Amino acid sequence: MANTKMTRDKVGTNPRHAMEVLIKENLPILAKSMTFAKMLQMDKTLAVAIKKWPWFFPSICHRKDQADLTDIEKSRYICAFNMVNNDGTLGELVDLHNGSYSQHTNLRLLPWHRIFLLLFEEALHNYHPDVCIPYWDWTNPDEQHFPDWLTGILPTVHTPTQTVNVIRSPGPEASLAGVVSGVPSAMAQTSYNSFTSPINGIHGGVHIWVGGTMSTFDSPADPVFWLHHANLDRLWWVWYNSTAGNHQNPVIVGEISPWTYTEADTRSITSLGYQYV
Ligand SMILES: [Cu+2]
Repeated sequence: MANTKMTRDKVGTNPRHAMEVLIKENLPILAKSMTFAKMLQMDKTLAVAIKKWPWFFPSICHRKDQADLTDIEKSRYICAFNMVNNDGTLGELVDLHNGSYSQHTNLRLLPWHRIFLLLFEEALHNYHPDVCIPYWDWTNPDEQHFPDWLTGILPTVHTPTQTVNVIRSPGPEASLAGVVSGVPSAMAQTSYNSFTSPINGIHGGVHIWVGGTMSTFDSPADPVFWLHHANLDRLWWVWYNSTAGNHQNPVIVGEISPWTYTEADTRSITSLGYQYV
């Protein structure tokens, strides 16, 4: 708590700056790795020039539908994922998800994973400043199958405590529509609790449908984990801004552990630095 208060005092009222400070505070492993992108960002004389190259260090991440990605965008996501795996960040995130901090209760599932995805995306930016987490829109009948471009991507992830060899065994394609059939009724709910409860169930259903590593708490080792959770995060944002959601926030007291983010920090995705397009 004291830490959070210090952050608020330190950063004042600029939400983007506040988020940058929070990210640095909450992903210490980033400080251990030095990449070319980070070197450029740290160079004060280059900082001015970088602002003039918005395509090089975009100020807002555009999270796209995975089905709309170009081949180059797909390979850049895979490349950035592999880099973040090789530098140990992914392994740390897997253990964090697997450990006692993991929050999968109805109330905390969405805010906890919003921060979790943000820290992963920040790690991707260490290597590819223009790569954002795509979302897998399994509510779209055209996407009710495993994203084919990730089929052959089965990484080995060394975490601080274990080695995870990613495996999968997707269920029949025809059954995925049934797994997510509760989405329209969830989106029509008029309280956060009645929205997040069925969403949590659908979330688990897709994890189990993909199978293998995705059906365990080691699931962040699978590159599709991030696309799955980006879609949940997107649905939450759509619901929040809808008439039914009416900008309701969950009642979460204290920090979203183990981070110094509070529930209020998770309310605006644009302040966090991304959008769904
Ligand atoms: Cu999950």
